[in-house]
Amino acid sequence: QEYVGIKIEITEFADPSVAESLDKSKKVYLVAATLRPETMYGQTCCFVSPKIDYGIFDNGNEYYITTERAYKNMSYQKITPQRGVYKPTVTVSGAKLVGSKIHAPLSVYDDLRVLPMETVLATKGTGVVTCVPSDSPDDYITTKDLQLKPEYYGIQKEWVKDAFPIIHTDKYGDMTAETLCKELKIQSPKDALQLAKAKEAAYKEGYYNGVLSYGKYKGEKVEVAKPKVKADMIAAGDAFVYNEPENVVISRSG
Ligand code: ZZB
Repeated sequence: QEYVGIKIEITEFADPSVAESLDKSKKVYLVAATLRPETMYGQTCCFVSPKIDYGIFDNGNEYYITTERAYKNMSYQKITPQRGVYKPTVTVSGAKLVGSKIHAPLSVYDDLRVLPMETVLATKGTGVVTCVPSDSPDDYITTKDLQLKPEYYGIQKEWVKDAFPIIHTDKYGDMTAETLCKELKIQSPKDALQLAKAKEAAYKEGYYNGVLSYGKYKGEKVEVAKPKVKADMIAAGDAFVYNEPENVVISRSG
């Protein structure tokens, strides 16, 4: 699986003690793994799991925050300074990152926050997920839940930004994720089966019939604009390609 790693700068840690042993002259980036770089205009926050431990890795001139598993993979893909070296400078629980101020490249919003998402998988991507509630059903329904129960999640309601429309399809309109969550009667981030269906439909419709309604490639088909946005972000130093090795299934048959 090929992901694009999006570099989301932490501009202020919610818990300053996390940064105590870091070199203050280097920027710190959460690295979010995405399959949809063309949706980055619609980012409204960055999700981490409060249950996952993340490493802060010295990547040369900057720090990357990902799971150790992901950074280890990166260290064999010429993304890091030294092949096979993946010891974190600091380990931090996702819970401690929640509330941190961030800057997400291309987002229509300037000041965003790190927010909690309980359904983030530690075994996929970097364990960091950038939130695009206009086009990702999981992000849409998690955002709704955060807005309903901010005190339960230990966040402030103003940290949760509204979805911003970036892609139009004739089938689902300007807010694909909202339309699908309503159509499939999805109530909670735990409706895994229905969310998987919604995600598949959103990917398909967005990719083949979506047209960007915002940004440099406004008016272009998603299929056409996607590689251009990806290339632009990589050229700007805001993103890089990250490959995830397929999960090896050991067959005992025969
Ligand atoms: C932004 C985005 C915008 C995404 C969108 C999707 C959509 P997949 O298809 O199962 O491989 N993701 C990445 N890592 C994780 C993780 N560890 N746990 C849970 N979710 C994760 O899923 C890849 C997508 O799932 C990624 O692309 C990321 O969210 C999220 F409009 O990034 B995406 C219809 C989906 N739309």
